Amino acid sequence: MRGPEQMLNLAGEPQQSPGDPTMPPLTSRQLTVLTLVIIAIKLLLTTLVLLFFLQAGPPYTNPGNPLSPKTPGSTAGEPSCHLGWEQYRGSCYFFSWGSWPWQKARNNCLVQNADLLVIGDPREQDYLVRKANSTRYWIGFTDQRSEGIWRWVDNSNVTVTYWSTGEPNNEVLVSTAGENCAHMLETGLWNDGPCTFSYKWICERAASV
Ligand code: 2F8
Ligand code: CA
Repeated sequence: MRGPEQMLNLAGEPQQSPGDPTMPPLTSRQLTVLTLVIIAIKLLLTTLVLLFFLQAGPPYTNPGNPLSPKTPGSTAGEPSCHLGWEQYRGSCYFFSWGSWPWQKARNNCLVQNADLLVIGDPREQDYLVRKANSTRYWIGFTDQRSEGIWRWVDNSNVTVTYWSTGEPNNEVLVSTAGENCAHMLETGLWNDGPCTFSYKWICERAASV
C-alpha cells in the first residue's frame, strides 16, 4: 500500500503545506509592517479622492441639490442663498477653494445653477473686492469669441470695467495663445490672462425664494 503522497516543490524537496506552496510563513513583524503599509496606502488614496472632490468647495453648497441647506436665519419667503454662498443685493456668490482653468471653473458654476461672476455696477465691484480679500479670482468676462471684444458670460451690457492700468493687453510672452479671460488681481482691478491658467473663481446666481 502507498502512504499519503507528499507534495514536492520544483526542486523535488518536500513542500511545507498545501496552502502555502512557495512562500515561507510571514513573521508577526512582517505581518505588522504589511498591515501598516496597506493602511497607509488606503489613507493616501482616501485623502487624494477627498482632495479631488473638495477642490471646488464644500459639497453642501450646491444650490441644485434640494437637500442643500439655506443660510441659517433666512426667513421663509425672502430670497436667500444656500449655505457656503454669500448674499448681496439679490445675488448669491460662491468663492471657490481650489484653482482651475477658466472654462473648468465656469463649468463648475454651471453645474451649480450659476455662472461665473458678472459685475454690473461700482457697488458690486466694491463688495467683491472686499470679499476677494487680495486673492485672484476668475470672473465671467472674456473675449474668446472675438479678440478685443469683451463680453460677460450672460451677454449683459458692459456698463463698467475695472481694468488695471495697461490692461487688457493680450500679452503673448507667457502664452502664445494670448490672454482672453479676465480675473480680478490682488488689487481688485482686472487683468486679462491666459484662459488655461488656474485661478480661484467666483460664481454668481440670483438669490432664490
Ligand atoms: O505686466 C502686466 C502683465 O503681467 C504678466 O505678464 C508678464 C501677466 N501675465 C500673467 O499673469 C500670466 C499679464 O497678463 C499682464 O498683462
Ligand atoms: Ca494681461
